[in-house]
Amino acid sequence: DKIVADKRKEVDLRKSLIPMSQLEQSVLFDRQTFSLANKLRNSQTGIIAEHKRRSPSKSVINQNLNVFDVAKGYEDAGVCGMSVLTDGKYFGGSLDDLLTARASCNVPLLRKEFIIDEYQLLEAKAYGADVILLIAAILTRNEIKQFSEFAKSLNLDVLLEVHNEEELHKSIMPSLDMLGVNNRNLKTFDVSLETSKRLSTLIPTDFVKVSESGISNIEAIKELQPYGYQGFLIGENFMKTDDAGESAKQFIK
Ligand code: IGP
Repeated sequence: DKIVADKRKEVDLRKSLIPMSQLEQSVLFDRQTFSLANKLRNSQTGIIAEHKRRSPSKSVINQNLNVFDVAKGYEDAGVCGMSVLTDGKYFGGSLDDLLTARASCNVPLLRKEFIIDEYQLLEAKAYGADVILLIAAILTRNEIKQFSEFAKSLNLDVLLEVHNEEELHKSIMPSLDMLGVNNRNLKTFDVSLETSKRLSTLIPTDFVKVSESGISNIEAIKELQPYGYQGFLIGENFMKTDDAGESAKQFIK
């Protein structure tokens, strides 16, 4: 709740500084986007590797890695996509990180952000993202519909994140591409792969299933694949090492 309240203030300020019409002037606005959903459908491994300096649950993960090198390393490792945290206050990220990752690699990029306003989707587009995250826990069904349809009109893929049955039921709609189950409980920060397993049968097969958070070894992926998961979002496990790209490579081979 605190993150969302802060985000509303931040977005209002950003809007007053750079009008929407100006974002639409970005040269990145008209570029062809890469489809993460298609890549995941055709991959054996399905790794989405994240750039994450710190988090409310873990505080500092790694402040020394440079996003340009991390993006290159992830691309060389053969990941299907890269997730870039753009929240500054809680995760130490920025839109500049997204832009730098875009300049460094050609893999589909996810803007990892607390989206509460269409304006942030224009920012995502203007700074080079291909995919946006919508978090069911902080949005109404109407907002999910409005934001996902707007994202589709911008040619962005949509990953919708849920934590439980209730969030899943309120969110299912055709304007989503991927359904992500977050194994981390946002209130207690506990992580359990059982969440992905439990919710897997409730996700209609036309959505690509993604398991998010707390994945720290290849065995976890092998365990989740029989439940229909094709995407695995991994942050800390790669970022806590000296060479995130090299760590990702170990998962792909
Ligand atoms: C990555 P982990 O445990 O591998 O570092 O988790 C990712 O799933 C996590 O950063 C995340 C997240 C989010 C962060 C999932 N959903 C929403 C911020 C907002």
